[in-house]
Amino acid sequence: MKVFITRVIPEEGRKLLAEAGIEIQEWKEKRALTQEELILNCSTADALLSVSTRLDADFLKAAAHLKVIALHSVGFDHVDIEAATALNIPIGNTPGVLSNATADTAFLLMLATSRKAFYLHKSIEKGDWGFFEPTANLGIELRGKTLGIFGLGKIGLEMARCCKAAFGMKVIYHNRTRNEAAELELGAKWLPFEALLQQSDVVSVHTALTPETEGKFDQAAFQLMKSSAIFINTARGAIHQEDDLLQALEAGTIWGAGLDVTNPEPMRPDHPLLKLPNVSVLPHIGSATQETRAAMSVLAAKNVIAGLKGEEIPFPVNPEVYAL
Ligand code: 8YV
Repeated sequence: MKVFITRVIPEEGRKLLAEAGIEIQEWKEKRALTQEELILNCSTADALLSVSTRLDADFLKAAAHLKVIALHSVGFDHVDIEAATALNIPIGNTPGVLSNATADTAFLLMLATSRKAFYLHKSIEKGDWGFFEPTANLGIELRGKTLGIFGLGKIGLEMARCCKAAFGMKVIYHNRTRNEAAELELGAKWLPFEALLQQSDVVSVHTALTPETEGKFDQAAFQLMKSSAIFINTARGAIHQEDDLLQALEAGTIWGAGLDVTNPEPMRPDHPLLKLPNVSVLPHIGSATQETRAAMSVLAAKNVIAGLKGEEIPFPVNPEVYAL
């Protein structure tokens, strides 16, 4: 049995695959594969372990012989799940293990943005640490402020816990369905989307990218937010409209933004958002810790191993395939 892996993954996952007697074929080039290369490499494989690779219906049809596709991510918006299910291909993801690391990244961006940390670091490099002015470089304090979570699932809950523990922040949230466990644990309060925007000092996005959430943070949304508010997105760049965000920041409609995800990725180096003092941008590093990436590689490997044994995979995103 052979698995094709689209990027080099941590040793922990590779070891598990090797111990299960699975042959590993890895894409080692530091560029994304083309669709043709992906199809060609999968043609001799029984399973695919896919990292940050778009898997559309055309690819899936060409690779319909695959027994399992294991994603090295919790998100699966880059995969045509419906097409995979129709072809009876189980798709697995890596839930749970990246919640802490991603929430840490949201917390980092919130704090860095509130004190203009990235911008001021760059200003020292430019030789701009000059005359001290008591009214210059002022940030915003977070103690006792209100955190608004859009999408209170595992990652949002961890961000809310951090903010409450560190700064005694009050937690409000918007979800399709109420998260009663979080309400009990944190005193979190469900609000309609508009009220969430109006009442939050920090709005942090932790939802999946779906047709319903795509472009949700647009000009109208930013206009409802406080002029002192900070917008944080560690989920998916397509959930905010980047031009609208830039305009809202330039016009002072909102105060600051911290982004681990942009639209498109990578963000171009001359993007005007990177020049603004109250903006912090990171290159999609939410899950990028040694511990978390190792754990993700293990879950992905477990999905591959079970799929190749013909067993139900442990972390399926389309369990319907087993009901067919
Ligand atoms: C990484 C992620 O971008 O899991 C996700 O959905 O966005 C991140 O963990 C990446 O997919 C890691 O392989």
